[in-house]
Amino acid sequence: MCNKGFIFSMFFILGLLFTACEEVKPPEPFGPVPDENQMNWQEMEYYGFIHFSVNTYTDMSWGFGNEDPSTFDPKELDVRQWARIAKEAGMTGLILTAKHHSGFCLWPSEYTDYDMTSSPYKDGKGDIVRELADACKEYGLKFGVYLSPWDRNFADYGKPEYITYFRNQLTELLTNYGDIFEVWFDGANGGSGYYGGANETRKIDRTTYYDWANTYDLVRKLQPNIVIWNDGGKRADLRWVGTESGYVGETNWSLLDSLGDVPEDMLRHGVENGNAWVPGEVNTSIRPEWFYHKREDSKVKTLPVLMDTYYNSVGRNGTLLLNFAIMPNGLIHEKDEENVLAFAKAVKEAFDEDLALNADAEASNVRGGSSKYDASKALDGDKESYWATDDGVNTGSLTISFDEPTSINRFMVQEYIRLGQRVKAFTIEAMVDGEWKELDSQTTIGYKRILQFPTVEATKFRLNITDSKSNFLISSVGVFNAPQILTSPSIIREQSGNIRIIPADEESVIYYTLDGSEPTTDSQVYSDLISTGDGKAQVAAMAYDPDSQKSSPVTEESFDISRKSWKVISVENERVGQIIDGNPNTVWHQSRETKLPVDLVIDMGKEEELIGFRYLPDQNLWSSGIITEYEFSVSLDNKSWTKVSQGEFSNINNNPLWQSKEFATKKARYIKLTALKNTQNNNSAGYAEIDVITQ
Ligand code: FUL
Repeated sequence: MCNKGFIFSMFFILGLLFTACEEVKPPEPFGPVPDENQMNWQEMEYYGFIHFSVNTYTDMSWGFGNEDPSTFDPKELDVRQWARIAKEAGMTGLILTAKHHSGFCLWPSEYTDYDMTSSPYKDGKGDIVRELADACKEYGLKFGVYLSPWDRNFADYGKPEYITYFRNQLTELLTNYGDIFEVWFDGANGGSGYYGGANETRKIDRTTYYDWANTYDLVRKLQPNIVIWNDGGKRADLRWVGTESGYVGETNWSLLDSLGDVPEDMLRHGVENGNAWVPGEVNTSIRPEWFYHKREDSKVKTLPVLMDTYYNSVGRNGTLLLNFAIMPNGLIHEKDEENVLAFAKAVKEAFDEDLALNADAEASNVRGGSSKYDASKALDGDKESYWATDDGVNTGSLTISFDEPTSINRFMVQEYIRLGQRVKAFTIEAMVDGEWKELDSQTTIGYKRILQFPTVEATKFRLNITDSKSNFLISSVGVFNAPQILTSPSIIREQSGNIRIIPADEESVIYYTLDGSEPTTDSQVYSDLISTGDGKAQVAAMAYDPDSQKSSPVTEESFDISRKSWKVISVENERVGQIIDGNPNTVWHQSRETKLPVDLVIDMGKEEELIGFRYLPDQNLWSSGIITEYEFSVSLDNKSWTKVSQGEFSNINNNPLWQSKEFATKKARYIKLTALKNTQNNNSAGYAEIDVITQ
């Protein structure tokens, strides 16, 4: 008996010991997960784009394919300047437009003469792809290539021969230039082009023509560590986010359905129950357009805009691909450098000190009660460790205690996505003056989510996961106190000719100038509409916060003649005046019965010397009637008309900016914009604004 009891007790103790030592198993993966290439790419977070081609020299958004390669003459080209700026800006890689839609190749391709060999650059012996690949290596940056599937130069574009040509070029790029981290297959396939002299419109079926499945196989064979970007998202490794404005949806699943259509809304938000891991990349330019245009030197995105872009991309489970437009001399403009470096500094200042690092933290549930998965694992700065809950526990909270009241205004959280993206909803709270205060309530997390909120003095901070597809895995939680950054005001000219300055923050003071000089705190204070007469006007304004004595970057706007006496005369409609009200957010559409082509005629009230016109399309999220092919005519009497301009608004679909078209000087009192075609190939025509450029 005694012996039996002893043996039983021994087994019992051994059993207990065994259970205590047994590792608590990690959670099983949930749903689709990233592969190693996607994981490495996601961790790059922020990298750069370079747009440079023959159309840099013709001031166009898209080359037509007939641009003379002898114009491509970057006299001061220095790719090491590009790489240095990218590195100093905190970027992890650079992607070069090796071939844009013009078809012109920035490397000597064996398969065409429309390349470096026909340009004066280095007497035809240059290879910019090689130079940049080397510079990236030198600066510790990864290197990627953009190869436009649409080629407006190639005579056989549209036929099977082009696919062979395209794959040959792809093979050159993916074989001769070392490791390529990403290949970019732009989806624009506009139709018209030079095509070896045919000068015609060619349509292809985007779903079948490029035979992507086999093209992707080739890519993966040549570069096993690459990620493939394609704007439809399907079967590629990365997806477009449906806009070039620099943001992805707040709800952002890194999932898509690998079959079926991918409408824009899905691109922006991903698909909650998608069956493939296809994360979003936010591509946007530091200037309004992708290629360099001198007129945009004063339109380089400022620090507050770049910070917003960061929060709306990296801070929303995306990566940020920020573009530099190379100047004709071959360099990045100093303003772009200045702003991107200020941006890098501000990101560093905001996130350098994690106030939650190794702080005391407690979790409502810990997987298997194991220290391997407890709250401290989200605060230890190690991306491979995580706080996890038990299987079946899909909600829970993590509370951080500070030693003393601490000022905080930013929150960062990361899921351990190697095992899937799971969180569907969460809130954050702070203990302020002894009471819990909700700071924000959001949906998805993913690889990284950053939230901004007004500064609070907190003694505790709490993350509540309120809904998840499964138990969840949080690899990182951080709280920060980012310095304040003032946002620049916007400036519009109303139809009356008066200038309105709109502050981003009501409490700041606005200082402005009308003589082209930089505003300071000695300049005039804005209080109400500024009357500037009927001529041209130039306005510069900044916001200033008297408490912190900080000022915003300066906004500069140049306006042409006032549109005070203008009238739309081709239609009678009480809202048509919105086309000339100066407000970019109001829009007017032609009636539903209208068929394209359709005219819009304006009487300017008196004769003007015109040298161009400007068109701003519908700026709304679900915009429609964006004109892509147009004619513009002028008249002195509204009877006999002269066509002064016709053509395309390139890339207006993805980047719906002001479109400026210039022509030889012409006297006119009446102007007519004829919409020939819109981006959706239907009969809608919409206008946010129409304006002229005068002598
Ligand atoms: C777009 C292109 O059409 C633009 O020119 C630019 O290259 C941008 C990144 O993608 O679709």
